[in-house]
Amino acid sequence: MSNIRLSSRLLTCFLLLAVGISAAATQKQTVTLTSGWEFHQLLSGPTVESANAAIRDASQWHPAVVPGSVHLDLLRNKLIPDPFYRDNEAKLQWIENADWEYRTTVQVTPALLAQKNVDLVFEGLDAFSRVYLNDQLILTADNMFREWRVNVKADLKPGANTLRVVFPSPIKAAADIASSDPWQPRTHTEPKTYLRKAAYEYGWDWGPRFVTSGVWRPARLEAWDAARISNVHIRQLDVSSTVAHLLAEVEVTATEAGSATISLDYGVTGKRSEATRTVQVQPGVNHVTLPIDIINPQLWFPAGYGAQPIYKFQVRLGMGKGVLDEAVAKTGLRSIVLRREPDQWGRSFEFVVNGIPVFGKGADVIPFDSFPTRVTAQQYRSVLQSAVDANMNMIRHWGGGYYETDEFYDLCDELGIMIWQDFMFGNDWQPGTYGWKLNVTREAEEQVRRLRNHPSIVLWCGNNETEVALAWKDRDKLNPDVRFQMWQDYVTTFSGILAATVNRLAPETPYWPSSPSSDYEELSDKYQSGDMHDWSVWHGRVPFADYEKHNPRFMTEYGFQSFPEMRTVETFTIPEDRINIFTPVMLAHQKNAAGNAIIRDYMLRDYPQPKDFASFLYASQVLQAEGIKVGAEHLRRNRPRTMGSIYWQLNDCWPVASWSSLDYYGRWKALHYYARRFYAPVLVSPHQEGGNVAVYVVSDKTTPTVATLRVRILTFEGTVLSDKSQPVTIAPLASKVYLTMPMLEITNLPNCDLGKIFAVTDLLVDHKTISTNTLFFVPKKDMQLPQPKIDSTLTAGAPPNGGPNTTGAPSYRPAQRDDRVGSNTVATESIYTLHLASPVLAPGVYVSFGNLDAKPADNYFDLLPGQPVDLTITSAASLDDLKAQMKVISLTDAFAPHSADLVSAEK
Ligand code: BMA
Repeated sequence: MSNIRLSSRLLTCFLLLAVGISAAATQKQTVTLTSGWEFHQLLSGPTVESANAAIRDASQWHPAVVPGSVHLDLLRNKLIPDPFYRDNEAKLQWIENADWEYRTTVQVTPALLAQKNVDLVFEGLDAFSRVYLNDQLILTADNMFREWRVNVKADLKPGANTLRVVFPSPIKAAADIASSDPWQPRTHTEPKTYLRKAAYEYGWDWGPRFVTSGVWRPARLEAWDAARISNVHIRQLDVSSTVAHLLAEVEVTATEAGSATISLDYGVTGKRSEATRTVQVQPGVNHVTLPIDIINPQLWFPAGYGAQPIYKFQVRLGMGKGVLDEAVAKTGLRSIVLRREPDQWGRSFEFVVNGIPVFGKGADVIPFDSFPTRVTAQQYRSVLQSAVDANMNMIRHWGGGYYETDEFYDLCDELGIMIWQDFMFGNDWQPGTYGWKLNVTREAEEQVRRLRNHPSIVLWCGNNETEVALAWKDRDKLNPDVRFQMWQDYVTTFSGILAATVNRLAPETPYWPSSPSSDYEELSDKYQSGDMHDWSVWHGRVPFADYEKHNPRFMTEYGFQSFPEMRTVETFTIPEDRINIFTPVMLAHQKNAAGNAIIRDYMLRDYPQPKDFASFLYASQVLQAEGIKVGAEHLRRNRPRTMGSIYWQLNDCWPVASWSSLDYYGRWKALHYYARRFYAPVLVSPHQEGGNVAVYVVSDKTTPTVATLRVRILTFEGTVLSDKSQPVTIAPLASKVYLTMPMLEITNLPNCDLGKIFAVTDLLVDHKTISTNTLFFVPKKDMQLPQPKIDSTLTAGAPPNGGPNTTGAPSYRPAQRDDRVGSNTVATESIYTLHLASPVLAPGVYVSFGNLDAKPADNYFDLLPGQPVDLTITSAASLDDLKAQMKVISLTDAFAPHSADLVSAEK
């Protein structure tokens, strides 16, 4: 649908109604409604009583931005402070209880009114709203995730027309709808779930509560004559490398009968083909199908498995002499199967793309901002590019947010990121009224129709954790009849309505009822079948090593929190907030009630106490990265039993302590650098098991890899106790042990003290290291680490050999808070070389440049004794400025002796 809109815009290219319409009268015209909007608070109802100065100000008309939201409009008009700064969130909760009104004037030309149909289209209204055109109520909307289309030809007049959208408080609107369900008091289903709206707006354990209102997606007028193209679906009936059998399904909505010609021009990079069909259309919805065979198609692959060619299908609708409408659909050609076969462990769960069983490597994606309309193209690209740069090939688009923009999905197609697409239902038990189910049916139909051409979407999933939620919140104490009815409603929605919608509208894409789920074959969240969320680490507070006790078939969530880096913390704090992690402002930016105490407790289990606040932030990132590394490497070693590792979570929607590996500003936390290593296409993973060090190599390559495996045992001071190399041929798409070293052999080495030595494993291809890993034999706090003196020299120009990693860590925008509302400028960057050397082991080396934007090619890595590294640094800053702000530390510095007690505050 989006592609269709884009094409229509190109076709007619009208930005404002004020602009004269010059296109042929029979051609569809599109007018975007972005200008002249104003908003104010409606001072009716209970808010009058409580009106404070800000509210009274908000009751005046102020300029507004559409698409947008009331919080952003209040911020732009300086009626509220930055919602993300310090503890401002708490002061802004009144906004959700207020009623808001938006208005604009629409200038309509006679030429537009001469068209036979004129539709007013809202791609999204958040959420409950009433739309008035020239003071006539023309629409009542009650679902943020739906598109609303109303024929307004009879309501429009030439010249100025007033368009108003009234948003009653979403809290009150939801309560009103809930009160009409006689079951609600018995099921205790939350009132908010009766209004279809992004669940995270109400606050989450990583997100603030900002329940907003607004015209949050584009709005437009569409004027058309006898017919228009209302959807194009490129069905991939059977795709192989020799031939792709496709079926182009063109939906034509007509108000008149007549002979219509659909012509299709399609192809990839230069090569074009054509197909045409003439049919008799009737008033209503017409489906026109055109079979297409493409010989030797260029297939679309997930990142790491091949290219991502995108085929374009240009569609034209002609009736009589004129072209009535045009559309463009895009897709990548691939076959997708969710393979679930009985095996010795239960039932498999693996995505097979173009015949290749692909191990899913990635993270869960949450909304990019609490206020989605300010997310820029640059942010989308930066976060998704960062995912691919960390060797990810899959994300799970989590169900507590909103369906993303077309741009987001286009980028995933382009980058080869497979998407596990949740429908937008998060955790809460959902209502079962007939009206709600109808509403959800429409929503699912619209979203599947909008998104089904994207090759990146490999699975539609009913919800996030709603199935497991049946066991939560004392639901077992409910009356059995009520509970039974709730379960019936659950199954009707998630294995009935949504499953049927996907099967009908995107039959080649698999559907899964919930995450986690076993599709009712056993209790959800178990190991034999389906996907799993493993929260034994963190919420269950077990040690990281316990990840290795679990063997899920596909892991869709596991995670551990860390703090963002100091530069990000500085954007929302003043110095007094940064005394320790338990200050009121630091706690306001920690949404998991016990979160900071959990970080502290895990920290003190494995590490000494960090010496100051900055060291705590840094050490928390290393703690998180080391912990998730245990889980991720276990899952990869466990293939083919386990076929996916999706950690919680990729990104943040504001600056906060959370499970993310990229902070709100897109800055890579330690975990993201670690992910690039533990998700490497070929991974060397040494593991202590059964009295041995078993050196695994896991390969996602489809062909064998001829390599040299090197295993060294070193003291922290750099003495080589053992050094073994052997040629290996790494099996494709497999995990195997290629070398085993008995622990006895290690402990019998002369001068061996397990608190002073470590193992280094390297995998070399053509003398180049493609994967390297370290193994320590005792926890960090028991390691007798010598104090390293890291020698660091920064010079202009690239490293002579290109450095250890050529992919930089992008950071998409500067940290100034005000910048989030505006645009970004990209400065010209230069390349520098940072030479690092240490005579003794420096674990977790962290290079930072204060307030300067600089991207080190690697960070948070173990600098080996006597093994210098040349690191590429990319930055727009000058050499002198970088030198002045550069800091290089390692874990040993973070735990240097100190007197302050930063962690004992009991929270
Ligand atoms: C999972 C997610 C989120 C949550 C995360 C951390 O259950 O689905 O709901 O943020 O855990 O608690």
